[in-house]
Amino acid sequence: MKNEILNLLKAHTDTYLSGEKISQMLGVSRTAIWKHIKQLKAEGYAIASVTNKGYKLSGVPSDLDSHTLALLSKEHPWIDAVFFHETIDSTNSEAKRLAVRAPYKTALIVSREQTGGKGRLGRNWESEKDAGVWMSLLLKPDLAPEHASKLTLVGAAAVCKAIETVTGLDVQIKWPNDIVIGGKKVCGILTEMSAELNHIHHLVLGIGINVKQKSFDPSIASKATSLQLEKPDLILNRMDLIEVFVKQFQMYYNHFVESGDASEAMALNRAKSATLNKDVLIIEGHNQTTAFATSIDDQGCLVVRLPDGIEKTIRSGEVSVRGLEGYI
Ligand code: BT5
Repeated sequence: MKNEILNLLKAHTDTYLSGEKISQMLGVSRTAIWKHIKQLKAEGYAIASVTNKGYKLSGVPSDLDSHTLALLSKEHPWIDAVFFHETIDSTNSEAKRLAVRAPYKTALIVSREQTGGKGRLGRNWESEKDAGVWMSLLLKPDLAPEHASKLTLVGAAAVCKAIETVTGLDVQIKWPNDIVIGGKKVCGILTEMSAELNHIHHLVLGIGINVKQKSFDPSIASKATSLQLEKPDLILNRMDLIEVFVKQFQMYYNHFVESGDASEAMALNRAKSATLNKDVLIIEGHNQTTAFATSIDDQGCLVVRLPDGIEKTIRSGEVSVRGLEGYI
């Protein structure tokens, strides 16, 4: 009964539910409800109770801990090991250290906080404690290095699905590595690789999802958002996001590694693209070119039309692509 009451409160976080209503819906006495609510509060759930209004859930106990994360590796045996850190420099750096010192073929590294979170090209990634999902997947796919950039798009597709499933928000993918909501960045992906000419040693897919931030540093405030900012009433559970991501990623990834086919993930990248059918700025070192983004091919490359009408294919990692009027 306690769980049923909890589920009911979870489904109505935008309003108070009276004891009478809960009692009618679940067929239990109001005294029993009161007892269960008391127990839930003792377990760390924040439940506001207001006379004549009823109960409203406003917070859950820690939504990310080592115990629940450990269960994930049991449910997903394709992940050899799962590591949970209170704090770390960067989950990507840790994944790379792990790749050298441990035999894992696949590992998931999650941290509550990153003190040196990394973006691409030496940029910084703000990773405040308990504000987001800061995680990296260490992978050792049996693939040639030219396929690596596709995995960023596979990751983006899986994040997209996870955010939409857990929050109901409509997200877009800014090719190749940003997930955006309403034109603002809610997630960034950093793919790093160690490879020989024709073989990947290991690949690290680092994912940062802004979940609970209520504000951002002024330097990024105009282009960053969090799931909480987009849906203030939703009680967000980071473990749910990780779980759905892992499930989705496994589907796309296994299929891709086994058959070389990543078309489903690529189709999602096209359908959700914030980049396609727009004029974009292609930044290559000091050179900037304007072009029209026409498609994303099955290799995950962005196809653009240059002002002289010639088509050019851009592989992710080679250049930065930006909208003409700012970030998108
Ligand atoms: C990215 O780089 O978007 C890749 C971010 C990857 C972060 C994850 S977290 C887990 C794993 N471990 C790591 O150390 N990294 C990965 P880029 O496209 O270069 O974007 C970086 C830029 O985004 C910065 O220069 C800022 O302008 C902006 N930025 C920094 N922190 C942000 C945040 N939390 N949300 C939105 N934008 C941010």
